[in-house]
Amino acid sequence: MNSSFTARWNEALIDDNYELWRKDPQSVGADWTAFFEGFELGCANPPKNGAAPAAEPAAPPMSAGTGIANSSLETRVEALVYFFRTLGHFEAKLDPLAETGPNVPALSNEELGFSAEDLDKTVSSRFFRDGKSMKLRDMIAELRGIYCDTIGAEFMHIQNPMIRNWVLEKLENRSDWAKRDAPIQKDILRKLVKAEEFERFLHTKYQGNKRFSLEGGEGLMVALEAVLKNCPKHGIKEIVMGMAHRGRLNVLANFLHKPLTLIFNEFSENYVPKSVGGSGDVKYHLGYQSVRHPEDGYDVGIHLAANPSHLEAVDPVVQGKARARQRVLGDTAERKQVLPLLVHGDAAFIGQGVVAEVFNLSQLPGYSTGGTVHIVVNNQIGFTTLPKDSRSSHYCTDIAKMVEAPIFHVNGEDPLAVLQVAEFATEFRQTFGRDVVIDIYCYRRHGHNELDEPTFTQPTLYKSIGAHRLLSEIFADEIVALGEVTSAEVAQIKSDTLAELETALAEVKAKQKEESEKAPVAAEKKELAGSTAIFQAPYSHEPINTAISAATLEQIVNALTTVPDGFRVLPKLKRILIERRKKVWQDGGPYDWAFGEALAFGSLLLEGTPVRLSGQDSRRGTFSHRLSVMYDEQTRDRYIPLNHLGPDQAKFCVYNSPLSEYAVLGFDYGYSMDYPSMLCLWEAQFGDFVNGAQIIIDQFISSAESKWQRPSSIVMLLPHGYEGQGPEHSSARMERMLQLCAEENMQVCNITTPAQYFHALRRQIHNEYRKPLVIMTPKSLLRLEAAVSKAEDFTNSRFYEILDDPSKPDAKKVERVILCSGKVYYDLEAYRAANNIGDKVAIVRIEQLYPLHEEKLKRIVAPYKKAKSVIWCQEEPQNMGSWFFLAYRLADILSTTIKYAGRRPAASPAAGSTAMHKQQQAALVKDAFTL
Ligand SMILES: Cc1ncc(C[n+]2csc(CCOP(=O)(O)OP(=O)(O)O)c2C)c(N)n1
Ligand SMILES: [Mg+2]
Repeated sequence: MNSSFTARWNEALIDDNYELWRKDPQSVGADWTAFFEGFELGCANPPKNGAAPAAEPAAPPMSAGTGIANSSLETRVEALVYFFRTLGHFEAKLDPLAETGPNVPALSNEELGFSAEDLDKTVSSRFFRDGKSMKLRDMIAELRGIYCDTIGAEFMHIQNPMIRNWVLEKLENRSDWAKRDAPIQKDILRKLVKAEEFERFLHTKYQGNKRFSLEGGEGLMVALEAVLKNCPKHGIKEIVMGMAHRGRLNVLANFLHKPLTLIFNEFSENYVPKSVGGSGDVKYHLGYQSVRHPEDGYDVGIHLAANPSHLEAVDPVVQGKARARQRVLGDTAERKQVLPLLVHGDAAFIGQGVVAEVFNLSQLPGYSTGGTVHIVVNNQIGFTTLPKDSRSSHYCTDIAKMVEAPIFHVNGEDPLAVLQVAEFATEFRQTFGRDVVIDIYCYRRHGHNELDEPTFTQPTLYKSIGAHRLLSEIFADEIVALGEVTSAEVAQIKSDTLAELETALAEVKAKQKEESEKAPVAAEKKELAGSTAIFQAPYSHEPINTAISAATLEQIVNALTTVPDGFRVLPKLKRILIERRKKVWQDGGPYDWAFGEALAFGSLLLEGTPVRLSGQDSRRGTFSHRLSVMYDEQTRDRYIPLNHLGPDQAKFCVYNSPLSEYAVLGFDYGYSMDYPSMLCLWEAQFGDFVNGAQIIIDQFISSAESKWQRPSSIVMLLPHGYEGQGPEHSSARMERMLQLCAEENMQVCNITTPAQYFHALRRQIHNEYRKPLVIMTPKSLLRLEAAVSKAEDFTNSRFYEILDDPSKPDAKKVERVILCSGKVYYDLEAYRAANNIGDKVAIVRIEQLYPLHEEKLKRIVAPYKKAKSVIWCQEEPQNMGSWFFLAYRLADILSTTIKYAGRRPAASPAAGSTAMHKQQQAALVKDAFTL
């Protein structure tokens, strides 16, 4: 890989911006301005002929000197300091495979305008070492030592001078804390040996198995241990971690201390995952949690989230989990007790957009976790793809600059430097509550996995890697030479590690032999030790009592319709929220959808269940219906009535999310897992946009219980309904949700009344089990007069998975049964009334599509024995909606042929023209009665 400074820049981009900047310095961003200022300072000597020097592709233009060579020595010295701070990292010796460090012309004496005589002059800078006088050559050496050694720090992009200077001071005064004594050196050596031997052991004992070895990137273990070791000092009690495949087994064994016997057992050929239900997952995806003791008597809980293959998908989930843990520990003010830690691969970090989405969450009121420590295992390759093909940015970490995170690039083969930056990063996070990045430059000893041949694509690189010595050997030589450790001690560390591995393997083999000789026995609880698996009661259709008392109803309504004295509510809102709601309560109805929702939230809060609702514009609601936050019309002070129900109530947290689906749903899902007693809801602006979060639905929500035994009761509110709003504002793609349904993994509902919605939400908490709940929520029904509920629907009712026809037709007269779900019910009802069809047709609503209550459906349809036709009516095109999911089930359950009334198959979810929509809608409703 060409890691030289000049080779990495995007020449065209720099040239273009440079031209713009030269014409008008205001025309480019602050970063570019800083760069070009520095750059011109550094190009004091214009190249001969005034042309750009011959350079590798993507070289910065080395032209147009600023005349700095002719400036005073004082100016050049200030430029020197500035240059090393801004550009020094480009010259740092980061790549363990490179024979020489990169050469940055801008940092050369020539470019800086220093002659040989200047080097012996005594100089000083107001901005360096408090103006201390020193020889110029010493100053250059000192700056080079700070900025161009094995740590390359980027921090000058931090706009806040206080934060920037904090980093600067730490870097420039680090010589003190760089010194390490023998126990620390030995400890590092032990960690390296353990990491290497673990991989080597698996390699020889389990040949042909994928394990995504860490080999070449063992520096990660040093960084993780350093973070852990610093936890007591900073009061960190828990680390919530996420990481992908690379080195995961090593981290499980050597950082989380998952017993080797469990890991080896998972490698055995006959291993069937007794410890997880469902279908389980491959071993390098499993979650784990443990408690470690960086100091006597100090516990640090480490939670490693289960992880799908989808790179970086776990990032938002870890953030949500961390925030939930912060709440559980009462750490919501400072967020310093729970540390989120994400380990990334270099290619994924820059490649996956969710990384940027998660950075964007980092400082938002509803989503902040007080800063994340990011560690990149930068093996300078992604599968077979090299950086030049996988990113347009110079570093894979450049995305982190969007939140002005300091970035510490470090040579992974300098374990002491790795340790330093890890300590530094932890302290930064604890001090400022902001994200920080450690970019560990390393290499990958084998192919992408151990069955993959790397020389097919990178023959020269892998030849040199093959010849590269083990890090433990390089480090051992260094510290033995320093006299800190003896060769005998090094040998002892190796033999102890090997003995530990051998003992564990012998134990596993003996146990397997013993088991193969015995009759099969029930799952052993021991295998669950430390796993993140949670077992729960099976799904049940048994009714749950979710009704509330009239007194509770009154208490909630009182709170919803009262504002503090002097709070000036907009007159229009006063009418909608206060006067109208009071009247509805006095009259016993009609309660609309938003009122029903407020009653669900309010009643849960009064029962001590906190509620978190997050989504785009969720405070008001996309359709202006929720209005959960009131604003004083003059001061814009906020008032949230649901937080003023009573003294013992739980908290209602409602957040307008950033404009992201993937990261925000991932976050709320993670939150729901680690705060299972909370009602946690994520709302899409329109259901149509939920596909931006499809990875979270596929990889986590629908499958986590089966793969990892990790339940969640996340509620997804997806506005859905065909109302002429076109292809992108009609469908939450329920067919996709339904296709994912099996093994009672989640509940999918298409609900038609406020009370049904109320009971479905309350059931989510009152159930014994935790299951995700997807609700197709209404749009026009929010205000449809027919789609309302009465007081007794809340106080004396429950959730009905299937609703029989409320007009109670005379069963003997029913000739046709129309089955439907969601909003189309009201269209069908209107048609029946308008055409005086009366008892001839019964309309049955399936409010919960999955798990389908088959018995109930049978019972409801059974009395309509005389019916000659059973119709499924839906407003979605035939290849969408629930038809394909239900068609064969309904035929089976009802032992009859089901006819289809709905839109024809379509490539796009809905028609763009309102007229066409109306025609189609009228036709499908008519079809339901006439086919
Ligand atoms: C979203 C996603 N796309 C593609 C893949 C397939 N894949 C697995 S690992 C990998 C390369 C990852 O490179 P990097 O992030 O640098 O991690 P490394 O394996 O080098 O540690 C790819 C493309 C995946 N797992 N997830
Ligand atoms: Mg990589």
